[in-house]
Amino acid sequence: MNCFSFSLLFWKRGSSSAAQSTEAIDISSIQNVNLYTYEELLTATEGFSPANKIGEGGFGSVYKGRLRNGSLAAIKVLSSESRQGVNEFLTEIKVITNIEHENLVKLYGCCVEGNHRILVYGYLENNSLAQTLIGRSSIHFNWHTRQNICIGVARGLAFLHDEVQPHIIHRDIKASNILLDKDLQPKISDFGLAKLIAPNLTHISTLVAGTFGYVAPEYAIRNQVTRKSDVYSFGVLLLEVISGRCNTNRRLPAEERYLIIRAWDLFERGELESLVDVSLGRNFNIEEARRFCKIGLLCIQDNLQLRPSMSTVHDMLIGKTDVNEEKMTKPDLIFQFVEAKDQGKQKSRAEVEDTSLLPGSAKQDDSSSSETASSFATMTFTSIYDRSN
Ligand SMILES: Nc1ncnc2c1ncn2[C@@H]1O[C@H](COP(=O)(O)OP(=O)(O)OP(=O)(O)O)[C@@H](O)[C@H]1O
Ligand SMILES: *[C@@H]1O[C@H](CO)[C@@H](O)[C@H](O)[C@H]1NC(C)=O
Ligand SMILES: *[C@@H]1O[C@H](CO)[C@@H](O)[C@H](O)[C@H]1NC(C)=O
Ligand SMILES: CC(=O)N[C@H]1CO[C@H](CO)[C@@H](O)[C@@H]1O
Ligand SMILES: [Mg+2]
Repeated sequence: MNCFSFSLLFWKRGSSSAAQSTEAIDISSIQNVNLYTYEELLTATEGFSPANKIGEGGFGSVYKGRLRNGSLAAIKVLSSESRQGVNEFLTEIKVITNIEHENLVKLYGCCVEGNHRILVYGYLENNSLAQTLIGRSSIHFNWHTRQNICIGVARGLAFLHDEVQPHIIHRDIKASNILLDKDLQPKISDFGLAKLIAPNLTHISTLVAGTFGYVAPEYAIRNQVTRKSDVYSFGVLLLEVISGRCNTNRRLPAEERYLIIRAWDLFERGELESLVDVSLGRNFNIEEARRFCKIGLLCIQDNLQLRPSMSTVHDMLIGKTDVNEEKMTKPDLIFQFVEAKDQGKQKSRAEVEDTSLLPGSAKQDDSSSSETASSFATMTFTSIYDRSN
C-alpha cells in the first residue's frame, strides 16, 4: 500500500485533459492493490533497458527489476492497444490481487499512470517450462519432478476453476505460462489476463487459422471458451512435460510431428511408456507413466463434455480417483485436420500463395493449406458437436 497515495497524487497532477479527469481512480476499486509509480518501475528496470528484458509475449514485454523494498519482480508492460479505462483495469487487477495460491504467480501490483498499463509480479528464479524443460537448460527434470509439476499445475487450475468465485478460465495454459520457483515448484502465470484485454484483441485468436497446438478445437473453431478448454490445454501440457518435447515439432518424422497423434498411436499399441522423455533412461515407473499419459489423453478428447474437470484430473494424478480408460475417445479432429492439411498441400500448392496472409499463419512453414484444413475441421467439428449434444 506504500505507493498508493503517491500515485493518486500523480494522477491528479497528470490528468490535464477532460477525458482523463473523468477517469479519476475510484478508491473502492483499489483496496489491496499496490500502485507503483512509473518512476519506481523505471528505476527498478534501469529505464526498461534491453539488458533487463526477459521475455516478450502476446501482451507486451517483460523486464526483470528490483523494487524499492528489495524484492525482485517481473515487470510486464502491456502493449499500447490494451489501454483500458483505469477503473475497469483496476477492477480486474483487484480480482487477481486477491487470489493467492502456492501454484499461482503472485501479482505485486500495477502502474496505471497516464496510458501506462504495467503489471508487477513476483519474480521466479527458474524461468518457464518452455525455456527449461522444452528449451535448453541445465536443469534435469527427473520423473518425480515432472509428476510434481503436473500435479501442481492441476491444483492451481482446479483452484481457479472451482474455488475462486466467480471462476476464472485461464485461456492460455502453455509451457511459457508455467514458471518454476527455486525448488522447481510450478506456478501458473497470466491468469485473469484474458479479461484485461478487449476480446477482439485476444492474441489467441491469431492462432486459430494455424494448428490446434494448445487450443481446444471448440475454442479454435467456434471461439467457445469454457473451463474445459483449459482442461484441453492442460492435457497437451501434461504430455509435453512427460515427453520433454513441444506439442508440434516439424523437424520430427511425419508420424511423430504432433504430440497428440503420437500419444494416441502409442496408446492404441499399448506402448504409452515410449512417450516418456528418453533422457530419463529407465528411471521412471512405467505404470505411473502410462497412467499420467492416459490422464492427458482424457483431457484432450474432442467432445468437451467427456473431458474431466480439473479437480478430477488432480485427483486422478495423485491416485485418489481411478483413471477410466474404457470410455476414452480418440482425438479424431486433429487426425482429420492433419490429413486435410496434407491433401490440401498436394492438391493446391500452386494456387494458395496468398493464403499466407491469413492471421497467424505468417510464422508457419506450412501455412499454404491451413485454410483448407481449417474449413474442413470446422465442418467436421460442427457435425461432431451436433451429434454429441
Ligand atoms: N513472474 C515471472 N518471473 C520470471 N520470469 C517471468 C515472469 N513472468 C514472465 N516471465 C518470463 O517472461 C517471458 C515472457 O512472458 P509473457 O507472459 O509476456 O509471454 P508468454 O508467456 O511467452 O506469452 P503470453 O503473452 O501468451 O503469456 C516468459 O516466458 C518468462 O520467461
Ligand atoms: C515487496 O513488496 C511486495 C508487494 O507488496 C511483497 O509481496 C514483498 O514481500 C515485498 N518484499 C519485501 C522484501 O518486503
Ligand atoms: C475492439 O473493440 C473496441 C470496442 O468494442 C473497438 O473500439 C476497437 O476499435 C476494436 N479493436 C479492434 C482492433 O478491432
Ligand atoms: C534445480 C535448479 O536448477 N534450481 C535453480 C533455480 O534457480 C536458482 C537461482 O538461480 C539456482 O540456484 C537453482 O540451482
Ligand atoms: Mg505468459
